[in-house]
Amino acid sequence: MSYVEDLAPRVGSLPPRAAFASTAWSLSLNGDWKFRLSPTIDAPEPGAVDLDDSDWATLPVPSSWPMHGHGKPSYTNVKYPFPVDPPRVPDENPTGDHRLTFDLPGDRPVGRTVLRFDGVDSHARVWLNGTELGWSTGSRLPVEYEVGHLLRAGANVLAVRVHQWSAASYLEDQDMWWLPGIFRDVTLLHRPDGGLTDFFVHADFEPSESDHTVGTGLLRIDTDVPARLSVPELGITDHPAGEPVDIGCVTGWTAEQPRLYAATLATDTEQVAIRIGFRTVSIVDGVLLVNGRRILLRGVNRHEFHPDLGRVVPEETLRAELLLMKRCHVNAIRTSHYPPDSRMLALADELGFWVVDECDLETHGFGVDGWRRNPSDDPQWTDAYLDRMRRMVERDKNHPSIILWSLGNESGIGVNHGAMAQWTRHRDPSRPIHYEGDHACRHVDVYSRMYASHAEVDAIGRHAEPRHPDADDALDARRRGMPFVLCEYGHAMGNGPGGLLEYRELFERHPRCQGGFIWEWLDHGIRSHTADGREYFRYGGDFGEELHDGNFIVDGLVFPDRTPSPGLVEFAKIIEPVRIGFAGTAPGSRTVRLHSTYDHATLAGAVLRWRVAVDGEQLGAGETPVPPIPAGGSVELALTDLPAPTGAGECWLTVSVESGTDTAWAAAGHVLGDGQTQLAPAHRPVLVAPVAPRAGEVIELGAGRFDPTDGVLRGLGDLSLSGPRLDVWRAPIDNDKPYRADWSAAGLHRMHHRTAEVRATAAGLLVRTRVAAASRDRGLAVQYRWTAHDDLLRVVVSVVPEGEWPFPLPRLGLRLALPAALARVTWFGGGPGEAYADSRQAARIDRFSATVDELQTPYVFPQENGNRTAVRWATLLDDAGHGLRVEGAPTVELTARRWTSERLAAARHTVDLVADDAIHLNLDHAQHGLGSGSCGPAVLPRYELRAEPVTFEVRLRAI
Ligand code: IPT
Repeated sequence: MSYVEDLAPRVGSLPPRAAFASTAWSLSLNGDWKFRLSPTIDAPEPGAVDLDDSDWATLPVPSSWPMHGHGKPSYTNVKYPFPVDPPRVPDENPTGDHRLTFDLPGDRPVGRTVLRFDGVDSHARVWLNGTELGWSTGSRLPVEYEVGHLLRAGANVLAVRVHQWSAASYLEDQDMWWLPGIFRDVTLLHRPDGGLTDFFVHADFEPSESDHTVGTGLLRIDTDVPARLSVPELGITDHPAGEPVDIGCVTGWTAEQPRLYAATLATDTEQVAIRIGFRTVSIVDGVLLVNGRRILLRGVNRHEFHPDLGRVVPEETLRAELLLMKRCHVNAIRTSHYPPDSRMLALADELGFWVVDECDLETHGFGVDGWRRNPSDDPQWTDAYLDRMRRMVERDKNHPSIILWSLGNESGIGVNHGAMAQWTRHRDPSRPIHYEGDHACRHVDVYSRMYASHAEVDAIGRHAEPRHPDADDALDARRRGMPFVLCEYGHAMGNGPGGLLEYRELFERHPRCQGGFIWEWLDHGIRSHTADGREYFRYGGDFGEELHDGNFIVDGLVFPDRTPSPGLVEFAKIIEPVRIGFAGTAPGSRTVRLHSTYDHATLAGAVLRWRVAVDGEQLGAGETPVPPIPAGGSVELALTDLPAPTGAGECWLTVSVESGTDTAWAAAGHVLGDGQTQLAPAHRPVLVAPVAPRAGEVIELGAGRFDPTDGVLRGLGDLSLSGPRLDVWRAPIDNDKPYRADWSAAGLHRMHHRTAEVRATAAGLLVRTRVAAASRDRGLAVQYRWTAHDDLLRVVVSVVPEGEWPFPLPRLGLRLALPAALARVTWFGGGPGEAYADSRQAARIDRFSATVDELQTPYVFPQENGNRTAVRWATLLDDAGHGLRVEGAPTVELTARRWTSERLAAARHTVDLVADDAIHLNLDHAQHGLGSGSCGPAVLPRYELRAEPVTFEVRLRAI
């Protein structure tokens, strides 16, 4: 047996302890190292001081080496990319030898010094100056070696041999790229005599009766050596650290108001700067409370990934990412599925997030063979499991942002989870324990599920969920009495998720349902370029992997470069802290009701801005201060003297509530909530009497010219076009997974149009077709009734399904092709971004403009996108202002692109999408919703597009 198959988690390293920075001397060993990649573990060892590494490559540390041209990334979700034969690993075991020669100054302090690795993926053997220190596993966990006795003034040689595969790989089957390397910091830390090795901050909070944001703090810091605590702001100076201090009045720490107190822990030889947040997590009557109040988790699952660097996330990227979350009102992060870089937790303390810190543990691939030999239930692996938990808890215990410890992800269930939970409860009774895989909730304090449907969440909210088969009465009652979270929901793969509004309603209806975490924050696409320099992102299978899970790795709310996707815009709207409603109908006034969804913070200093617009043209605007709103409270404001609607257009009052002061994440003026109410509907002009058609080689009807053989419109005024024709298909989205097989078997992507009748009547043109796919007997009987009124061409379309349609339709509407030059789009309707039936809360009614190119959402894996909802009218114009105006009656759903749905569906990457010589316009009566079906529930019934008889109307006019 090879040493990489040892079940021991590590050898030769120090006990785990808190991560902290101190005044003691330290030296970062990050930088350019020498690097050699070998295909197996048999390559000559790299530890000898005199080894000649001059012909090795240079590699930055920290890094994921496949991102620097050494080997390749590979992606699998659940399955192990090697035979499941624990603890054996394949002969092909990429082995990266890293060497650094570094100089130590003569005047550096001598004595105890620790060499610290914050993260090495996955098995690391270490030598310093020719002496082997030991080895470690636990990729996302720190490991430290005692090295003072080996260091010398002048040149020192550090060698690290990293094997991609080890027994521990069986514990690290998270859904992400396999990316070996020393991907976090490497540091030398001097440990002065009498210095601190470890400390544990206990900072509890008891809210006062009159104001829950302030209260009594109880502070105690356990240290391994006597130390003095000073908190200048609280008047604490040189207090013996281990003795509790009752602090009269402090402000509590919450994700909404992350109040931190700067403190110092001092011994005679070193000082450690810490930041204390006073807060108490508790579960009372089955509800998770912080500082005595129920919290609602408006969270995301966050992986650590960078499209160019792999597992290395530069600090500025991390900060930008968390600031974006704050700006989008995200208040919680699950560190899926491993402890993050410590900097992330420091930022979470500072900016304010509820954090579920998750252990670096997943054995999902055992599920492929029915969980046989799952390490989770095998006592041989207990040390490895416990070591992972200890290293996480000890490292992270002083972060106030962490409110739950998570035992890991998707590892089945077994005795080793029990051991982890037991140890953790003993070590840190202040935080409840989470683990989704413990379905009976034997070891955990919080009931957690992933991808539960709305109906299931509702049942859980009513404490009416089915009993777990393994649970006796006591266990069943225990679970039923627990708070509930969705550790994953809303699968943000590609276009989607839909249905978030209805989850929010459940979280607000049932006290027990305390929110959850969208899966997931980020698309893990790898940035690449075509030969001619066009950027795109690669996913599983793009690196020649023998086994892979394709684009399941791109399922985030932000694109790989962290630009927000429409899913994030929608989520931000769903969780906006200020909810706006309207009352009153009197002309010139409305009552605006503002409801704060903050759990702790009082909303103070905010400003309400209003705007009245007709057809998107502003009639008036103003602002008014918002009185303070307590957490969970409401106020009403009367807006009077609003401008009176003018003209025939549709008139809307739009209101937003904006922050009045700068915060750490957004300048004053940041929108905390918005809403709209219609002040006056549009007055549609009465259509003039229809003109009669003139039949000849073409049928002329008003400005329209129709082909007499198939009744298809070929021209409108000077404009040549083709269509409109009925269209029922969309380029499937990832979340269409539950329907794809039906749609494909039904041939919805290859429908034929048989002309049944083209008849000029006194008042217009009647065209009847039957739309159906080869080999199937079901079809859609379609009637187009065309009339012309001056320069306006109107079509009333009736669709009657024939035969059995036991599945929803992707879309139902008209499709037409226009000249490519009509690329400037202006519309009055929902916008500015894309929206679909079950993901349209972020769309407001206004007038918007965009180019056809700007209407596209560049999902990493191309699919239906860019729909603009509830469009009253739109113009598509060329640069000279000529083109087409379309109107819904009353509205249409609109997509416009430079390629057909077929080409969109055939594309595998964004760069496969090449403009053709037309703009393809879909004017839909409706589209099927989005749902979460790529990994979770399908579209809610109310957002399904059922095949039913329907009539809709569209009007066209050449401009
Ligand atoms: C769930 C995993 O926990 C998560 O890591 C990710 O893979 C997600 O699914 C899908 O993107 S597990 C799934 C089988 C429910």
